[in-house]
Amino acid sequence: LDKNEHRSTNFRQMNPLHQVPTLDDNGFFLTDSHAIISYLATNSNLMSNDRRLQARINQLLFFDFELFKIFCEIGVSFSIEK
Ligand SMILES: N[C@@H](CCC(=O)N[C@@H](CS)C(=O)NCC(=O)O)C(=O)O
Repeated sequence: LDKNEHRSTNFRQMNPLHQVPTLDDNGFFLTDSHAIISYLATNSNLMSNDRRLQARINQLLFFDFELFKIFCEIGVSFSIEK
């Protein structure tokens, strides 16, 4: 980012929004960190076969980080169980 490589023509061909992270899996370009994590984890030993556990993983991936920061500021604690 410091060198503005993400704004180069080559990078924009992978991601017109010129954002990182951007995955290049042998010409398959994928953007958005959560989509990339999900793609890499699918069919690997990183992802559970348990449907409910998968749902919890997705819950954490899709959790709104801005909301998390607000929770921290007001001191809300919570736990996530299977
Ligand atoms: N929703 C995207 C957001 C990606 C994003 O905001 N990337 C920022 C860095 S954290 C970026 O590449 N900024 C450079 C720019 O927009 O020019 C994701 O989760 O991957």
